[in-house]
Amino acid sequence: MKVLLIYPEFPDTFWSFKHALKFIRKRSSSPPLGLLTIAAMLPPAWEKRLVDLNIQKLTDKDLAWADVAFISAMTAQRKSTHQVIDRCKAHALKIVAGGPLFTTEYEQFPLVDHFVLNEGEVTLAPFLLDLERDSAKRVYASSEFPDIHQTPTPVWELVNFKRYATMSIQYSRGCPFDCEFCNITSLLGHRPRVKAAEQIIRELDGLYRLGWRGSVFFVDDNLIGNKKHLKNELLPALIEWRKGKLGLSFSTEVSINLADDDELMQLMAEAGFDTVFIGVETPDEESLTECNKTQNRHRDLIGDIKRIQRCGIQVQGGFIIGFDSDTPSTFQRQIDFIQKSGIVTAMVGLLQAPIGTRLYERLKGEGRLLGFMSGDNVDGTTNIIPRMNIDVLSKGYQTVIDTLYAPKNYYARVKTFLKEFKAPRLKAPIDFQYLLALPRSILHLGILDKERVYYWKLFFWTLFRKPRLFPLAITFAIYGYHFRQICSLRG
Ligand code: B12
Repeated sequence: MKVLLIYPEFPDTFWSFKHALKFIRKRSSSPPLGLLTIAAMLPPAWEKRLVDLNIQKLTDKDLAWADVAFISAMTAQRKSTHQVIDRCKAHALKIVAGGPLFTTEYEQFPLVDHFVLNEGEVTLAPFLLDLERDSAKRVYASSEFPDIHQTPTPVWELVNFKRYATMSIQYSRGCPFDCEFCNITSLLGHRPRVKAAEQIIRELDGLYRLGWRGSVFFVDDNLIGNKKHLKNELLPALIEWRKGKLGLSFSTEVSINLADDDELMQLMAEAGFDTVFIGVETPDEESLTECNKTQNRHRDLIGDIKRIQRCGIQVQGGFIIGFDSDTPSTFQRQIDFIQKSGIVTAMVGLLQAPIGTRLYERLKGEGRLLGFMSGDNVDGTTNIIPRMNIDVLSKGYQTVIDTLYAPKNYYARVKTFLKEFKAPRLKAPIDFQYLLALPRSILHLGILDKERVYYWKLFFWTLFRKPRLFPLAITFAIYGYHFRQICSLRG
């Protein structure tokens, strides 16, 4: 059997980092981990080929080669997914589909032959068995949250490393918290399920052996969901593994209570984590109560963020506007908060209600739902009828985005962050594309860009005041360019 593993294209969004990746000649941030994991669960005799539309084209030759297409996608890839399905069908290819897009809305895809939904660890084996007997059903779904100790190492060999900025691995699934708008607990459960430390070491060994020295994103919903296992098993193993090795800095997602545990922060920094994404959402207590973000309540959120930054861990943040308790004064409070926090990469979205969340059910009951979400949570759209007048909300939201990413404020935030941040000790080998990003940034941001004055101010300030953070400052200048392109596409 010849299997074509297809990952549809993401639109040009906040998270695509498309405009920034050009500076390091990369095409996409990371490869599709779901498909690489599924590939490892297929019979070894099957031939496999990966086509990630974010780095390459899907050719007629690929389609003619294959016996079957396996497609994975999230909601943001909906449009490209429909196009991929049409092309496969034009080649009379059988289609098997899985991953979050199909798990949440498979009914929208009548041309797909087989849906293997939820976690592949439970649904793939029965499908393969039925396929062998020529009696495969249309839908395989399960409400079971499997033990991931048996999850195999992703087939890294399918990946063209040169095209990606980051590699992904996954240590845990699920989150112990219960935020009203988040679908993670319905998709992956409340009890964080973890892999054994040896599994992670095996995955990292695989990447290292194949020559990967760039960054690695632990795609966990909340890495610190099971602190005990993390502190006693994984982090000590990572610290040991790192000895004598170069590169492979780590990033991940955590909850704000990381700031309560100095030992954990130190261990994470020592293990090589230099960036965490945190759902901060809002500085307003009332809105935090409304969405049941209990872990963020009654805290000095700015103080917490700075404590993490001072340990050598950069904080990226998710923010939401449009809670029922939000008022027009919320917009300025969000701006002030984000500026003060030094969170450079601030993903600010309008509240949306994903299927499977308690928010979705509540709003359905109140008659306040408007169909499906777009899948891009920072495109300024929502599937909710908000309490605030929609025009006031949309205009206020746009003002927040425009203000945060205006060069003056953006570069000020970078400086606020660099003043607080302790440079990590990690040693990385020299990568020429990253070196070349400097002259490219000088040309595009320091000479051609009309906002060049801010670039040069940061350039010299960092060079003289924080020389060890100079590469990071240039990276932020490049990110800023990407964010401005996204804002102007929308504005
Ligand atoms: C890494 C990640 C990203 C990366 C994607 C990198 C990449 N190239 O894939 C980045 C940072 C770009 C990203 C962005 C976004 N993401 Co995202 N992301 C994740 C995250 C944290 C991990 C995904 C992953 O690799 N998981 C590990 C693999 C092993 O799991 P998996 O892909 O689900 O695969 C398993 C099964 O689904 C199944 N399976 C998957 N594919 C297939 C295919 C076949 C054929 C079969 C049989 C089975 C199968 O088997 C696998 C093993 O069990 C998930 C949350 C999560 N825990 O999954 C959210 C998640 C996928 N993201 C989500 C969202 C909403 C977004 C954003 C809109 C922003 C945001 N709020 O996070 C943007 C949209 C993208 C854009 N550019 O606009 C949602 C998607 C919801 C949906 N219905 O589609 C998720 C589920 C998080 C959530 N809270 O809901 N994301």
